[in-house]
Amino acid sequence: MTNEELQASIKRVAKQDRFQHHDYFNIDELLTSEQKMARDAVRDWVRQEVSPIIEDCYDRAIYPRHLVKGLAELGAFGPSLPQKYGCAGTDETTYGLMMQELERGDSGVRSAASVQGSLVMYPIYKFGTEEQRMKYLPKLASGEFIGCFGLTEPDHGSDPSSMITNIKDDGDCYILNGAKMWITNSPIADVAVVWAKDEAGDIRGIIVDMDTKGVTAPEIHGKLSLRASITGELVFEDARIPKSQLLPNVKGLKGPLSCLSKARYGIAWGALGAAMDCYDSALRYSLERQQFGKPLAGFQLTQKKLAEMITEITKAQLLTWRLGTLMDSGKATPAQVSMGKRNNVITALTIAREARQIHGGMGITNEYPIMRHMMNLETVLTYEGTHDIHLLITGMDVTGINAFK
Ligand code: TGC
Ligand code: FAD
Repeated sequence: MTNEELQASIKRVAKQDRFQHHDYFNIDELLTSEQKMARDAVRDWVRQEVSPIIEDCYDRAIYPRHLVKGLAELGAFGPSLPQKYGCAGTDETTYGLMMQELERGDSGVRSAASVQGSLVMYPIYKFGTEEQRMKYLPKLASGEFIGCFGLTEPDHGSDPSSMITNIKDDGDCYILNGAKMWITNSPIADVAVVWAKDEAGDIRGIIVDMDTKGVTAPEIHGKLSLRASITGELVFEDARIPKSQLLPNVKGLKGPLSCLSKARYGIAWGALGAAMDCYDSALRYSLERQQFGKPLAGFQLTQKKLAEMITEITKAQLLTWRLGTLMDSGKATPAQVSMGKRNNVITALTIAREARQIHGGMGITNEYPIMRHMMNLETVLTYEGTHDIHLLITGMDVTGINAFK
């Protein structure tokens, strides 16, 4: 089957998305009407466009590429970047709420938006020239271009400072060699932001057009998680990249790490969306399903699970809202972002596992979103810095002692 045929074969089911918003501490009162409007617009779109197709895409490991247009129309690509570049110019809390709703649909759909906005558009905006911004940002915002971000290497994941991908000066070009691994969107990308060492050993960011000779992006198959997202490698064999493609305004690991701070912040919100979907499904199922002559929700052990889930969701909502206000005032530290990402992802994964139990056997099927969220969250626990890496970042922040070195 060709790629076009595969995309055309995506099944749309009429099954209703019955998600209801749970806001135990009236956190909506803390949001502006613009923030709620943006959130609700994404929620409606997910209901109409993602929920009817996502189980089929997940089952057959198809990246639903046609969603890119809708994501662009929602302003989900780099929402907080300036309007001048075709972006929505929202605050950071709005960006977070959008990621929450996308991941309520599927982590892979949120990934598509995170990578494009936080990992490709943000570095071009933050570290690029005005010419680079005008060349790439409007096309990425409109979804005409798909971007990817190459940091991880086959032998250097948690420790990107040891990367071996490199650029060498060759007149008006750099010669790029090396390989990147686990790159979301690389097989379908038009452009990649790649991090490589220069001859002085400094990490630099370079914008690579994917049709450059010597650049390939083989797809990684066999993923049992994030199946509605496409992942690949990036291989560079003497690829000649014009010097004008170098991001001039940053040097060192703080370049990619500051993009990651943006994306990790979005994941903190996103994981909350997945947790809310699992809780909502478990609450409804436990009220409707009867055993021993009464609803599952009537048993104390089920109530314990549900009460703990909504408590953890509420704590995470408060943490995330506060992180959003810190981001909006420019005061959030990378360590606070790490705490938000780590806490919310493990909270969501724990809730997914409990929700799976409440659904009994049905919980392992794709009649319900639980197992898909659970499997996705295993990736989310690992990418953008693993659970343990974020713990060590918090440990370093509170003790002042670096456990990495
Ligand atoms: P270290 O010496 O601590 O720091 C180097 C420089 O970077 C600065 N810095 C940050 N800047 C901005 N934001 C942050 N979050 C920052 N963290 C550190 C730091 O101040 C320093 O600046 P300077 O001026 O002194 O040079 O670096 P280290 O080599 O010891 O590493 C620290 C460590 C382990 C925390 C870091 O390497 C790390 O975070 N590792 C995890 C790697 C990771 O997260 N990879 C993610 C790959 S991309 C991805 O997964 C995308 S998934 C996409 C999808 O959603 O589908
Ligand atoms: P490793 O670094 O080998 O870690 C393995 C285990 O060892 C982990 O549990 C880790 O916590 C632990 N560990 C490592 N160091 C320490 C330590 N100092 N102390 C204690 N424990 C430690 N990367 C990109 O650049 N761009 C992308 O778009 C991208 N998309 C991804 C999509 C998917 C589906 C996946 C799975 C990954 C993606 N990644 C991407 C890569 C991701 O960021 C890495 O997988 C992650 O950073 C971990 O690296 P690793 O897999 O090499 O694990």
